[in-house]
Amino acid sequence: EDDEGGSPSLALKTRPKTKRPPMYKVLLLNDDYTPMEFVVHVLERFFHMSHAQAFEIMLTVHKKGLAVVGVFSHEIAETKVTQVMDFARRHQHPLQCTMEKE
Ligand code: TYC
Repeated sequence: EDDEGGSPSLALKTRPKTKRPPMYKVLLLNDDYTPMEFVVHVLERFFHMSHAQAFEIMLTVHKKGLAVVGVFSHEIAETKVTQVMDFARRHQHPLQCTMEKE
């Protein structure tokens, strides 16, 4: 009889190496001082959300403490975090934006 051969344990563990790059969640954190309208503006300006989308996400952050505002490559996520943190600092708001591996 023919035997296709090969170890099943090895066959199951072996896969083509098409490793996707890791993706990063960008998170916006709530605080007691940043004006709601400022957060909405940040989401429109840096995350290209409509006013309605931006308002909805802002309210989620306000109520739940944080929300994911987007998922990006490491480089793009870092750029977004830097842009938001610089913009908030320039306007003297304590708004915090961070990233974490998905
Ligand atoms: N909690 C803020 C307020 O009541 C609004 C706010 C929303 C701040 C989202 C930060 O990421 C934030 N003015």
